[in-house]
Amino acid sequence: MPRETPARIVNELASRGYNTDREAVTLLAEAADTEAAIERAIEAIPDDAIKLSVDDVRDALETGSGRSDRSHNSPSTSSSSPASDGDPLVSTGDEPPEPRDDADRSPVETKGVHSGESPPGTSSRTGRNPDEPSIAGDVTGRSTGTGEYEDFLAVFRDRYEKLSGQLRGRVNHRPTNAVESMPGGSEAAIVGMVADIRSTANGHWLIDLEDTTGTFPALVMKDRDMADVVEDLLFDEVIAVEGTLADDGGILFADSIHFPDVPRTFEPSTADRAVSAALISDVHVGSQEFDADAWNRFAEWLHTPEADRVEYLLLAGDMVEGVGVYPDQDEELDIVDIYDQYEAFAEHLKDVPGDMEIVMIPGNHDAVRLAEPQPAFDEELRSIMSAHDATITGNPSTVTVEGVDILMYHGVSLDEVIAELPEEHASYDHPDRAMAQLLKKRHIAPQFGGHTRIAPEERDYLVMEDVPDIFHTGHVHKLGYGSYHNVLTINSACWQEQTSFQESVNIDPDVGYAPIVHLDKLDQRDASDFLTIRSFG
Ligand code: D5M
Ligand code: FE
Ligand code: ZN
Repeated sequence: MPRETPARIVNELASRGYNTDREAVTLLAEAADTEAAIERAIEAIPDDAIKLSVDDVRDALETGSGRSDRSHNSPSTSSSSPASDGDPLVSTGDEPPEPRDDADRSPVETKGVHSGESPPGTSSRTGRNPDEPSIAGDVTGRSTGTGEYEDFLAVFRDRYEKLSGQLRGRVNHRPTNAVESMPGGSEAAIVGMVADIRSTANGHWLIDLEDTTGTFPALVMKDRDMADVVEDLLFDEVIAVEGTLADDGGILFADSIHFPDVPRTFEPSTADRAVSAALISDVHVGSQEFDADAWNRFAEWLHTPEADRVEYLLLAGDMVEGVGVYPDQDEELDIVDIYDQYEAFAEHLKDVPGDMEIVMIPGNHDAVRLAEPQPAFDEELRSIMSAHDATITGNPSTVTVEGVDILMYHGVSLDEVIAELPEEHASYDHPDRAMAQLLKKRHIAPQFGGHTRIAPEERDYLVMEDVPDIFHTGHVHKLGYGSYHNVLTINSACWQEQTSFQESVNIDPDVGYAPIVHLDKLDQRDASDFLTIRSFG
């Protein structure tokens, strides 16, 4: 009998509601009669198990060995027929979701925690043994925004407090209303939000800086070095400007501009054991362009010894293609119902080894509110994607695994940064540079009222209060990585071939890449020591 491929075994077990450890799959693949071994293993495990461990398979193979002569020739139980009448599979804990009420389909907010309790004994005894990730900075279950004017005041105030705090100590700044009463010619510094940027008739730059007491203009002369920096400014980001007041005191001639930034001395934390994470994004299941073959190759690879140390799979949004996201999108849908798309996505997720820890945030194609910060998937979607007991959290979230902080953000603001900044500083070919700009601004989506929809909340969840060790985004469907002041920036491509819209605007996506980060080696200077890009496209 030809050897069964690991992927086929995983698919077979997944279709019957089981997750399977990588080593269990290897053992099954090596069994003389894989089909029979699968049947015996399933019969032997407890009714409520949802995972087949390597020990289960070993037990089943040992039980089976006494009758191995027969099992070679006798036809194995057909995989499509139920195991028996008193089918133990019925209560595997992988029950179909509750019948859905069409009238009740709007997303409901839920807590950003694990999608379900871990059944006892599901962690692999001999294979991967990942920790449960911890989460910070997630809006899920905490959204207070009503969209009222007061909410905008609150979120601006919070942003200003947090980011001015990061700049304090670097400049000796005064509130704008105090600067107004300072004599002309004084040295002064202001920490403010960029309220406006205009060029003067002579080609200089006028920047209005707003703080909680008022607004004050700063002038950047076009021939100064820092004039280049003005091109990198976005509305609503917080900066510090030092300079000299004009003779009449009404304007600040800028000498220097400071960003909240990441300290150059920043040193990332590392895992204290040999462990890696796969950072992927933008699967887009349900789109005609979803590349199932690439995904299958990736999932199959995860079951190979080469992927042994890859214990975490982090998904940065756009699990499915969604419906009605862009005009005419429906013409390229393979699956038209959003819930069916998640069902199909869940099936693909089952191909991932059961002993890997998965973390998911939503993106702009997912069925949660579009405005950022986005809350995590609601209960109904969680129950559809429950097989893996993934950690399901909001966009953005800081996820800590093995002591390493990973800031996960889908990436819609990257489009804006790329549109606004000069090509050399941010482009679709170098999304990591746009990510570096966000790190420098210590904000995920600075600009209100632009391309990125931002929901005003009591606090600004989009401020990067702490420096992450890794910044992980997706959305622009391009592979890009770099290091900014020792923070690893990764934009992780996609699993969707070029759509006709993307063709029309010359977006040439990078399809089927899985950046693998070696979490124990993040402190190495050479990226090739801690990052391996796997290609499955
Ligand atoms: O976005 C994938 C990339 O393509 C991202 O850079 C936005 C851009 N995109 C794709 N479709 C459109 C339309 N219709 N308008 C504007 N920008 C678009 P994704 O979120 O995966 O669709
Ligand atoms: Fe996408
Ligand atoms: Zn997207």
